[in-house]
Amino acid sequence: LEPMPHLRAQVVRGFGRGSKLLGFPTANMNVRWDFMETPEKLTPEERDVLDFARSCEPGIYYGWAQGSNGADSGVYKTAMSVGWNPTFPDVKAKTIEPWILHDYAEDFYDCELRLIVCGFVRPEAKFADFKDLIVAIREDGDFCRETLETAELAAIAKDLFFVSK
Ligand code: FMN
Repeated sequence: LEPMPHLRAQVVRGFGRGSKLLGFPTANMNVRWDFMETPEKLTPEERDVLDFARSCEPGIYYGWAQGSNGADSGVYKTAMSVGWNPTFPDVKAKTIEPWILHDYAEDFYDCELRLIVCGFVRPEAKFADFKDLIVAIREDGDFCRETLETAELAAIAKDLFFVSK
């Protein structure tokens, strides 16, 4: 991905399947689909997120994320899903769901999330059994953890886009 998208959005609730059913808590980013016809009314950050959601190829990506709320404002490795979650036909909107590869002490709904998308892992897939999705997500997590270790990608965690506290 060149240039690497820098995204800033509120964290909103998804279907709640991520942590309960699958065991992977994802932080759904708020995409202002309600301003699709009037993007000029959005803040530049909201417009960037909407543009990214509209144009991004559905799939899994790796990057760095920071939840800027509470005591834990670290920048952590992230595996992110962008798309329609075809395994679950009740999903009607294209979502941006980062799975931050870190154990947070508290939930951070409503806080702001900053994310730099660094690269593509694979297209999204429709799994017949959600157990196969769990296996795929676990492998995505391992791949993202490892890939983000390389010096060039590790350096992006220090980007000035991430607020330091
Ligand atoms: N959903 C799919 O239908 N197909 C996929 O290939 C897929 N890959 C994913 C990979 C990662 C790393 C993550 C974090 C999620 C992936 N998902 C995929 C999305 C999950 O279906 C989604 O996160 C889950 O349904 C939880 O959604 P919720 O937060 O709205 O409850």
